[in-house]
Amino acid sequence: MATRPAKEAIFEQFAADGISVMFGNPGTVEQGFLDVLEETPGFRYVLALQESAVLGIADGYARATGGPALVQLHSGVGLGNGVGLLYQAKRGHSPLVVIAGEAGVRYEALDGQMAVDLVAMARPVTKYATRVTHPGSVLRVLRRAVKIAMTPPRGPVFVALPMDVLDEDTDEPAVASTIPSRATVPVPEELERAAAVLRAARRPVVLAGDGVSVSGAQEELARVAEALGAPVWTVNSSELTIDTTHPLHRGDLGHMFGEHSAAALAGADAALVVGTYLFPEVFPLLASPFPEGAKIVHIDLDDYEIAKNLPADVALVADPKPTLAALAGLLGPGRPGPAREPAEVYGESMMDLFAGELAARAGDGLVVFDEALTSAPALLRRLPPRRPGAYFQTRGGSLGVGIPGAIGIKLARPEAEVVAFTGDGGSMYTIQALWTAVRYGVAARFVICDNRRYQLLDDNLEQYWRERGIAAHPHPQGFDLSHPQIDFVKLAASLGVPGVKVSKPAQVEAAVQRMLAAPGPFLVDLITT
Ligand SMILES: Cc1ncc(C[n+]2csc(CCOP(=O)(O)OP(=O)(O)O)c2C)c(N)n1
Ligand SMILES: [Mg+2]
Repeated sequence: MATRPAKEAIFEQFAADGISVMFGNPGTVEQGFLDVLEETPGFRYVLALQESAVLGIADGYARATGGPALVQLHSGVGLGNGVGLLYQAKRGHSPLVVIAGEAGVRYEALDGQMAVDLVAMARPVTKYATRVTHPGSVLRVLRRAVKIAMTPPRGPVFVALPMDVLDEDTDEPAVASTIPSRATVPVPEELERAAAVLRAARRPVVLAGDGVSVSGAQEELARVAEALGAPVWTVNSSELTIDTTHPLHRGDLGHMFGEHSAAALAGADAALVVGTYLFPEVFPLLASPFPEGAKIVHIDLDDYEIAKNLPADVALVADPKPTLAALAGLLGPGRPGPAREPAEVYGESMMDLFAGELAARAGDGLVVFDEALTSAPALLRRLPPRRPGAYFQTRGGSLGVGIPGAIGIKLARPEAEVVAFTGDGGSMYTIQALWTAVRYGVAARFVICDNRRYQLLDDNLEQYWRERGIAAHPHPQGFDLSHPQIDFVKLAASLGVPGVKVSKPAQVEAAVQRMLAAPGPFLVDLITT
């Protein structure tokens, strides 16, 4: 293999792994390899103006393509800005390969400007974090990073690339990273144990998380649920685990309160848990929410998540898709499931009107990024998620993913109609991503569910008052966004995105039409109160 500077060789490695886009925000300590990128045919740099936006776009791209997505951050300051969304990528198992520059190993002892322990900073929010220190192992380390990011359970990884190491020559060959297969099925005896526990249950439930969507096991999950006649709840699920109009689908347990899960699970005498852990709420119950004697069968590719908090009776480290297929075969023909509660009747909120109009006008190919928070119930009843790959949410409780996430998905799937629903609060964490959409001609749509409040914080505080018997009183000033009022249409316009404000029901139809007809990105400021 010919020798060449490591800053050139890394692009050969990226190409060998099918990576041709770098999402980033640049700085001086990355200038060496960014300079090479400009001369690298077929390689594209997608610039975003703040690191949260960079990571949100890359995360959406990785989720839409299956990854990996390459991210460049600038040293410790850029990594610091990106930590929140790296956390959400880690919680959601996004295969992001994050690199950051560093002045050089030779400066290590000088503790100069910008020096920081990048690896220590990245470690809690990545699956693997390391730093190259010798030009002879730059590609080897990148391959290891790609392998770890892409091996289920996937996750973000971090590699620090000091400038002086990249400037030196390397003769390492660039070859594709090895990604081990984890398409594993338990041996027949283990599957039979699981089937026996589930068969014996009279009121089983299925609890499904993102491990189902990563594995593409939606159909198999529905077959098992039908065989058991078991209601399906989604847990910590940001993508589709089952068609939400399926008669056995009940809803999402939500990410906040253990009491909500306990109420939903009351009476269950067995649970099949797939692709999630129990329970991911912010305030989970310390005791098991299941009635005494209830049996748990837990299937996941991540042994750490299995029985993390509640012991399981049958615990299988296995790929959900082939495992559920085998289980469905063992369980045989279906049992009748409990009937669904009749749908509640709702008034026509602005969100009902807007999402209803969108449902009527957009084709089957509509992709929704749902960061609508308190407007989400109306969105979901008008546009119930039905197909894999058409519905996304944040993970890990991080706000600011809706706008950049939709941009990343649209970049990966330009043929799809991609609409992000976000809040007046959520949008402002990463609003500068609109600029990136314009710069690269990414025709995603953005709907701001504008109630001039951090409404979810109001709602959660009211629950806190109720639980503690505290009398209702005014909400904290810090939950109010009404002063000064953000003019989202002008803000979007200043970043190059046209938009329209919708404050009356009569304006909804024309706004949806305009949004869908726009040749590029478009924003709707939907006043929801
Ligand atoms: C990065 C980040 N900062 C702060 C929070 C805390 N938080 C949770 S919900 C919320 C309010 C969101 O308001 P908005 O997006 O307008 O939606 P609404 O609740 O009004 O429907 C905030 C600030 C968070 N989840 N993530
Ligand atoms: Mg709001």
